[in-house]
Amino acid sequence: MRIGISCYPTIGGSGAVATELGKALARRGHQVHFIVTDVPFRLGEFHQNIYIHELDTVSYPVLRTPPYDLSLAAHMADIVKRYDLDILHVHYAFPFAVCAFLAKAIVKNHSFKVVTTLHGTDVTVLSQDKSLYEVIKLGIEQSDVVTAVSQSLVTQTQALFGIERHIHCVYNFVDTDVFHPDPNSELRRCFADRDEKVLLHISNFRRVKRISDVIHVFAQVRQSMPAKLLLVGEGPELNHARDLVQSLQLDASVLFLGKQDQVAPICAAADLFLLPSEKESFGLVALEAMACGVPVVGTTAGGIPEVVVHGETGFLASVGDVDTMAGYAKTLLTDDALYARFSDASVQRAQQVFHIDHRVQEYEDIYKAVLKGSCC
Ligand code: GMT
Repeated sequence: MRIGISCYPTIGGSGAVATELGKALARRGHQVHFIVTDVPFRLGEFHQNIYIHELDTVSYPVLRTPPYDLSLAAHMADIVKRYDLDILHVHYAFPFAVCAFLAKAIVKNHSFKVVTTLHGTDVTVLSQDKSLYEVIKLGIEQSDVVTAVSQSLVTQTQALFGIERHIHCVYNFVDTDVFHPDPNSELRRCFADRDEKVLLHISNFRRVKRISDVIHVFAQVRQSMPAKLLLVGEGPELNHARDLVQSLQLDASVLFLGKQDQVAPICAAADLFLLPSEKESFGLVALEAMACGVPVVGTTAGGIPEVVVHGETGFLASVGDVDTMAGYAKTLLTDDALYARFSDASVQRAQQVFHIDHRVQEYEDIYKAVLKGSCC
């Protein structure tokens, strides 16, 4: 098949999923065309069967801002025609589903199909904005197929938009050749002494991630045992996080690693992953940590319980319940037998339920079905 993929190329779970999917489809022999504003961050070196079509936006004094969305729609239409694409798979409803809808209107006599994957805040946050609600709804309704990354997101989307159409739940996935345990992690030795536990959080530091809860949980753990906290990523809450770390006098124990392209070795260097989010449709980073044998302590928000099984691969508490999360973290980090059981169960679950091969097959089946006209 000839498949176009549009996504946010910068650091973020939706871009990571779209890029890993594109790479896997290309390995299976499909021709994959990324229609993007920049080279996706997880693409890495050259891949056979992958083409990148970066967007050029127009600037003109009359236009206060470059008409990015319209240029993207025109660019999608151009690539669809030029490469005779069968499928245009867009990741994140806004603006991509709407751009794909416009591209379809531009291309007219071409029978390509639009698949939209909903990732999370495109539904749970952006749809709260009155000015975007109807536009996102249009994009979802006009897509030939809609998928969402967890059952929780399927249910929320149907409720928020009053949509009756079928939304396929296709879970995110992990490449276990890349994300796997590393009992001899050299990186771990760079971060922590032998007797120190390593706690990890990776995100784009937005409010929904509740970074201050990460830090407060860590502060309680740190009172009971020697430990380090690795914070990976950046975003609007980063300065607040730095201030909080300073005010709790944790500077020597918290390492701000900034944006990192390769998070697998960092995950494999950790003992525990913290994900205290207020909204989280799936929690790809939690899955990647689990694949490395790292259990998760987090909240029951959104799709997290579909990824992390409470009492088996981690522990979950209500949003904001820092004390309970800190208690869980301490339990896991002090009971070696329990920890080993959770760590093994995390690896097993990542491999058995979320292995990349199963999910890519699922997307491939959806593409084939929609092209045959037997999928909605
Ligand atoms: O929706 C977002 O916040 C952005 C998006 C991203 O690009 O990181 O994150 C969402 O998509 C990821 C990949 O499907 C999920 O793993 C994240 O849980 C989800 N984030 C939220 O729902 C907050």
